[in-house]
Amino acid sequence: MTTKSLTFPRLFPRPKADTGIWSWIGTVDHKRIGTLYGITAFIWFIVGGIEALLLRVQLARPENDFLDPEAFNQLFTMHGTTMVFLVVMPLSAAFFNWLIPLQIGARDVAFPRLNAFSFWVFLLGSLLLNVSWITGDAPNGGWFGYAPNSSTTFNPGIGMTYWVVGLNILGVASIAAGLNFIVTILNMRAPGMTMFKLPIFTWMTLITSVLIVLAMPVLAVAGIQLLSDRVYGTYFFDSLGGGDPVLWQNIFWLFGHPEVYILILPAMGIVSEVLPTFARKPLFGYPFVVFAGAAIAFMGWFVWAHHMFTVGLGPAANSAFAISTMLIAVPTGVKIFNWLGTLWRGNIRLNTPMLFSISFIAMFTIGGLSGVMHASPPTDAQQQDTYFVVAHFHYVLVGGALLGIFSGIYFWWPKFTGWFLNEKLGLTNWALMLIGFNFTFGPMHWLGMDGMPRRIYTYAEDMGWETSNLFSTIGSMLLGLGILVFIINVFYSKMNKKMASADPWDGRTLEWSVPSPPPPHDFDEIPQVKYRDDFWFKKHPETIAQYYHDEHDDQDQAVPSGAQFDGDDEAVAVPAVAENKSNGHGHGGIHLPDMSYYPFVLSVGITIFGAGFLTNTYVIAAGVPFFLWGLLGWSMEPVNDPE
Ligand code: HEM
Ligand SMILES: [Cu+2]
Repeated sequence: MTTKSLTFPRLFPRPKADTGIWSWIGTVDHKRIGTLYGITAFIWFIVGGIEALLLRVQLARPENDFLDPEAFNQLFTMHGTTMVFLVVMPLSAAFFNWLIPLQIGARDVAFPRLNAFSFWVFLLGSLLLNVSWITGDAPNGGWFGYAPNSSTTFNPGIGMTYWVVGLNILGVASIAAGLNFIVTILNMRAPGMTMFKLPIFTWMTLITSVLIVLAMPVLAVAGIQLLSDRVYGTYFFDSLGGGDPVLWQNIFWLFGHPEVYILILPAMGIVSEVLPTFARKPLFGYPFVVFAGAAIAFMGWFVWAHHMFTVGLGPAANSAFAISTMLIAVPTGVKIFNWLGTLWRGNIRLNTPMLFSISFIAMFTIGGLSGVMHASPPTDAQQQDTYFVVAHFHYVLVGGALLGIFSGIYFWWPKFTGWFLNEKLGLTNWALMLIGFNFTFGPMHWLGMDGMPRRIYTYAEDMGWETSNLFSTIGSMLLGLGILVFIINVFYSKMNKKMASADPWDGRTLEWSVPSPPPPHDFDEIPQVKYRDDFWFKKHPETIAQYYHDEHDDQDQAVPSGAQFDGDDEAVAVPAVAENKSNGHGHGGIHLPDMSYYPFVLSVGITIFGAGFLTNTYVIAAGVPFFLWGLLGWSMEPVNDPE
C-alpha cells in the first residue's frame, strides 16, 4: 500500500534550467553554492577593506579630523565584524562547498537544500547588518560588543541591535552549514576512504564544522540575552538590575576564542594541501597534523579568559588560563614543524599558490609568537587594548587566514573554472600583499609597546606615533593595491584564458581526478580508494613502496614493500582525466537532487523576523508567511519531481 505523500501547493514552478537568475536562486549544487559564497564574501572583503583604509587615513597623522569619533567607532566595529563573519568564515565555506564532495569522492553534500539555505541566510543576514550604514546607525560598540557599552543606557542608537540581530541570523547559517559538512564527511566518503585516508583539508573542515556547531550557539545565547536587554529591557548584563557585564565577556569569549580557530583551521588545511603538491612529497607527519588540529580545537575551549586578564579575575584564574593558553602553542608548533618537514628536501616549485603558503607559515608564526607573549598575564597587562594586540590578531588573521585563503584561490582556481589565473599578475599580487601587510601591521607592534591604545580615533602630536602610523597607512594602501591587482588578474585571465587540464599541478587528491571545471555530477563513477593521496598513487604507483613500507597503519597490509600492482587496480580506477560528455540534465542516469527555491523563501522569513526586532516587533508577523511557506513547501517537496 503506497502512502500518497503530502504535497504543498506551488506558487512558482520548480526551477529546471541551469541558466538564469532562477537557476541560482534554486540551485542545490555544492559547486554553485561555493561560487555564491566566494563572490559574496569577496564583495564583503572589499567593503571591510575600504572600512579599514578609512580608519588608516584617519590615523595617518595626529589630530586628524577626516573622521569624527562616532564614524571611527562604527568603522572599526563593522570592519572587524565584517572581516570575521562576512569574509573569512564564508570564504572558508566557499572552499568547503567546492571541495569536500570532490575530495571524499561524493557527488554532493548530505543535505543539498540545507546547504542552499545556509547560503541564503548568510547573504540576507549580511545585507541586514549592512543596511545599518544606510540608516546611518551602524554598530559602534566594537566587534566583541562589550557590555555595558552595548546596552541602551550607554548606546541608545539602534546600531548594536543591528549587530546582535545580524550575528544571530549569521549564526543560523553557520550552524546549518556546519551540521551539513559533519554529516557529509562522516557518511558520504567513497568506498575505501577511511578517516585516515581523508585529505587534510577535509579533516580541518570536519574539525572546523564541529567547532562551529559547538561555538555558534554560545554566541547565540549571548546575542539573545543582549537583544532582550536592548529591546525588552531585561538586565542580563546590566548591573543596575542585578545583571553582570563581565558575564557578557565570559560568554562572548567562550565563543570568541574557538572562533579564532574556526578562522584559521581552514587556511591551515589549504596550506597542508598546497605544500605537498609543490614539494612533490606527501605531507610530513600526516597523523600529527590531524591530531594537532583536533588538539587545538579541543584546547581552544579552555583559554577564553586570556582575553580578560585585566578584568580582575584574580591570580588563580589568570595563572590557570595563562598555562592553558601557552599549552596551545605546542600543537600549533607541531603543525609548523610538519609544514617545514614537508618542504625539507622537497622538489620545490615556487609559484603563486606556493609563495602564499610559505608566507602563511612565516607570518602566522610571528602572530603566534606575539600571542604567546600576551599569554603571560603581567605582559598582557601592558599589551591589552594596545596596538600590539591589533598587530597580533592581524598577523594571525591576515598573515595567517587571508594569505592561506589566497593560496587556495590560486591553487584551486583552475579546478573551479578550467583556466589559470595569470602567474605574473599573481606574483605581483603576492608581493604587494606581503610587503603591504608587513608595512601596515609591523609598526603596530612597537606603537602598542609604546602605549598607543587601540580604537582611539586620533592621538596627540607629541606622542611620537606619527611616523609609524603614516608608515602603517602607506602599508595598508599597498595591501589594498595588492588586492586590486588580484581583481585585475581575474578579469585579465578571463579575457585571455589559459586553459587548464583536469590535473594541472600533478595533484594528490581526488578533486584532480575529475575534469576542470567538474560536471554537475562530479564523478562518472564513484572512486574506490585504497591510499591516502589516492589519486597521486594511482598515477605514480612506482612511488607507493617509497612511502608506505615505514608506516604501521592499514596501508602496510595493503601494500607489502616492493610489491608491483596487479590488474585489479584497473577495475577500480576512475577515468582520471577523461573528458566526460554526460553533463546536462541526464547526467548519464546519475541521481542528482532537483533545484528548490524553498530554502531561499525560508531564509527571507527568518530575515524579516530579525528586521522585526530592529523596527517594532509587529514586523515580525510579516515574516511568518514566508517562514511557513518555506518550511512547509520544503518539508513536503520531493528531492526529485516524479518524471
Ligand atoms: C586587509 C587589510 C586590513 C587592514 C588594513 C586592517 C586594519 C585595521 C585597523 C586600522 C583596525 C582598527 C584598530 C583600532 O582602531 O583599534 C582594525 C581592527 C580590526 N581588524 Fe582589521 N584590517 C585588515 C584586515 C582584517 C582582517 C582580514 C581581519 C579578520 C579576519 C581583521 C579583523 C579586525 C578586527 C577583529 C579588528 C578589531 C575591531 C575592534 O576593535 O572592534 N582585519 N583593522
Ligand atoms: Cu583568545
